[in-house]
Amino acid sequence: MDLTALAATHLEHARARTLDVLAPFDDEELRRQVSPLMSPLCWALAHVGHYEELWLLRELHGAAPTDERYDDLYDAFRHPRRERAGLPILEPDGARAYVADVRARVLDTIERGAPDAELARDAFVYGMVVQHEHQHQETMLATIGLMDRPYPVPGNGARRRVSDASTSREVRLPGARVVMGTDDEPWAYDNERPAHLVDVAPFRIDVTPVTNAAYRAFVEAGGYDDRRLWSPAGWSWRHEAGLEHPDGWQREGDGSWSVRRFGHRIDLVADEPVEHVCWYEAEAFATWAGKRLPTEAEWEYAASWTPDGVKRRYPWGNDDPTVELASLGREHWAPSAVDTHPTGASPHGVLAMVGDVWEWTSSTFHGYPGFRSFPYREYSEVFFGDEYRVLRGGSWATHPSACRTTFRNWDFPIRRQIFCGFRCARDD
Ligand code: AVJ
Ligand code: FE
Repeated sequence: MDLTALAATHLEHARARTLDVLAPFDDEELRRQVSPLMSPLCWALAHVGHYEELWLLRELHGAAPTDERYDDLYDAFRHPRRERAGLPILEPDGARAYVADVRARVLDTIERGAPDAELARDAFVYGMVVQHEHQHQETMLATIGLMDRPYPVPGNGARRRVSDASTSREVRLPGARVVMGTDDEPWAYDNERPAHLVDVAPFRIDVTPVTNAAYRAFVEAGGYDDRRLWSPAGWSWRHEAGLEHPDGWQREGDGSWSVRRFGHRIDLVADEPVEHVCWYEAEAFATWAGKRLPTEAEWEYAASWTPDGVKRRYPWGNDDPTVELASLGREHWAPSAVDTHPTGASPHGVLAMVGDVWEWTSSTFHGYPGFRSFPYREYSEVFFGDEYRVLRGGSWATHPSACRTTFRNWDFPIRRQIFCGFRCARDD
């Protein structure tokens, strides 16, 4: 397969989806600082264009910058998110024109191929830019999720089916020496490499992510008031932030719960995975359930390893995701009931590992043995350390091109605006 030939298609597909997400907004909304945690949407749009210009025009072909001021304005490391609305950033029209101009020039040069052999191998640098745009789309959706503005969600996030998921089921995985990471996934990031062996002791892992129903039981059992369930850091954050339930939940007069979803208030759906909980909440729930979070290695083992010792791209095998196999790419604007995709199960029978919600693991974010930063330190390496926790598996909002069983996401343990949930594990 010639990935460079496909790159243009991937880029166009990504852009159509970006513009689709932003279409409902007027200029004031695109420019707004929705939350100190998030960038204005029109900053994100121009940042996507700037990244593309940097890698696909300047780095690859030595093109001159469109405007040197953009190197400061759109560099995520120069200005924290909460300050970006106050910068002299491009207005929405200007941002749209800028990204269109960059794209037109990229499509002009794509045929010429890329002089840098390492960057261009398997069209890696194109894949990096494609995944970057999709990742920012997901971040845009998290931003939109924080707006108190009814966003026109297709189907209004309504549920597709009723299931009778029994969510406490778990499977036992025998101890094994398994391969973690990858050497041959063409668009894998540096933090997914190199493939290496890890010894995993026997453990049990939940067949599904923790559901709203299960999490509600924890809330109603007083889980948020029981200090013994929380780590010291978690307990202090729970108080500082006034956490009492997942973000967006609201207890109604009749004792039922509703949840805010893209500016709409809907009834809590019992058998969807719980969403918008921080790592500390996940940890407290797991303790309450007599379990713990899986390590990253356990998660990857359960998601990608067959009993015969073969590693695969996805839980179901190497075939690309479909709507039958997983909930990805905002096919629905919500996670699915946890047992919606039986054909997407891993060889050990674990469900919904890819798609639906990012799953918190117990692991901090570090480079694998032999890690080499490529092509720039600011994608992964500068984040390595004990401050971040790793999330795995992608969410309903994650595009398939930015999702595989080796893919690693990370965030601070206090964050919950992303589409995150978790599943539990325990020692055997
Ligand atoms: C991998 C999702 C943590 O959004 O900070 C976007 C992805 N890197 N632009 C982030 C990313 C550069 C990154 N995460
Ligand atoms: Fe970025």
